[in-house]
Amino acid sequence: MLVNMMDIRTIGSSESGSLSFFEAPGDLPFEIKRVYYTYDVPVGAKRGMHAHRNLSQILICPHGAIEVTLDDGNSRESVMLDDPSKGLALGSMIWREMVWCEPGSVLVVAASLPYDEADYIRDYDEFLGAAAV
Ligand code: T46
Repeated sequence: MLVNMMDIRTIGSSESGSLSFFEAPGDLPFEIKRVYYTYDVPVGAKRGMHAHRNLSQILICPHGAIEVTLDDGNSRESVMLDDPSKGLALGSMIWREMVWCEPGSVLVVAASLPYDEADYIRDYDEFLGAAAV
C-alpha cells in the first residue's frame, strides 16, 4: 500500500467553519524542519517527477484538488488530495507526480529535513536502479 493517508485534527461547525492542525512531535512521525507550499499552478500542470533519498513529508491540499501518483519502482498508486482534513504521509524512495486538477489548488508540505538538492533523484531510470538495491 503506497498511499498512506492520515487524519488531521479538525475542529469545525457549519456556522463558523473549520480549523485543522497538527503538532510535531506528536501528530507526525517526524520533527518538522521545513514547510513549503505550491500555488498559482495551472490546471493540468504536472510537478514532482522525482524521489527523495531520505526525506519524509506530509502533503496537504487545503484548497482545491491535486492528484498525486506514487511509485516505489514496483507498482503505482494514485490518490486525489481534495480534503483539508486529510494528509498524505510520504517516506523516502517513492517517486511522486502531482497534477493540479482545479484552479487555485494549493499544496502544503511539512518536511523532515531542510532543502537539499542532493537528496533528490530526478531521473526515473536512476530511481529504478536505486529502488532495486
Ligand atoms: C516534493 C514535492 C511534493 C527550494 O529552493 N527550496 C525548497 O524547500 C523546495 C521545496 C524547492 N526549492 C527549489 C528547488 C527547485 O529549483 O524550488 C524549485 C522547484 O522545486 P521542485 O521542482 O522540486 O518542486 P516540485 O513541486 O516538483 O516538488 C516539491 C518539492 O521540491 C519536493 O520535495 O516532494 O513538492
